[in-house]
Amino acid sequence: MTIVNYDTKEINCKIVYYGPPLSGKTRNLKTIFERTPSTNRGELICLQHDDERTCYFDFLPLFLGQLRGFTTRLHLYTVPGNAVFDSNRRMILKGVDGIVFVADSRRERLDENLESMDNLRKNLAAHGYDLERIPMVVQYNMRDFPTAMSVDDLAVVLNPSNRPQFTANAQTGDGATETLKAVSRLVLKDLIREK
Ligand SMILES: Nc1nc2c(ncn2[C@@H]2O[C@H](COP(=O)(O)OP(=O)(O)OP(=O)(O)O)[C@@H](O)[C@H]2O)c(=O)[nH]1
Ligand SMILES: [Mg+2]
Repeated sequence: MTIVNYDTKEINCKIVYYGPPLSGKTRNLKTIFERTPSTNRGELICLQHDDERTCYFDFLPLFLGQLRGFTTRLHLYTVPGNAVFDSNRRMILKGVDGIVFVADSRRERLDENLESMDNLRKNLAAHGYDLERIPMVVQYNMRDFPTAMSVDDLAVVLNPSNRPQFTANAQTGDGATETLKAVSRLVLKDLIREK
């Protein structure tokens, strides 16, 4: 799915941040934008309503430099958590190389996390993709809330395949960089294996 252009010697990978409503997907991209030197990133585009809810997607291009002689870029996208925009979510998944599932750690949001994981599986299947075969990392966000469940309990239901997993507080930015590094590593490892 990764676009490798042998003429221009470019590699472009697509990473999608998925998850339930208001779990902190957009906030992850904002943190990455703020912490990346301007020489290594483009502009952050947020297509959202006045209340800051994503309605279409967010987009942030990152330049990783040279990988085996190829100029390598990551294109980061978020999807809208609002179910009204499910068709947009499906469209954004087309050509995806890696997924960050941003879960909301709060006990009262557990059902929404499970629904979102199920919805991810279905929207991938609509493109003929199998979630089990796509590089994914799981981020447990909203750790600062008193109702945050333990990581072990969350992992049982949200990460049965033992993907790399991270805790985060997207508000302060903790965990955002580690999460991105891990998914990038998985995607690029996959790419090298395919070549
Ligand atoms: N306290 C706290 N607030 C957070 C955390 N992560 C995100 N937020 C806040 O939660 C709100 C929603 O975050 P967004 O990043 O917009 O959520 P989203 O997943 O993009 O939401 P949708 O696009 O509507 O699906 C914002 O006000 C964030 O600043 C966190 O870990 N802790
Ligand atoms: Mg958003």
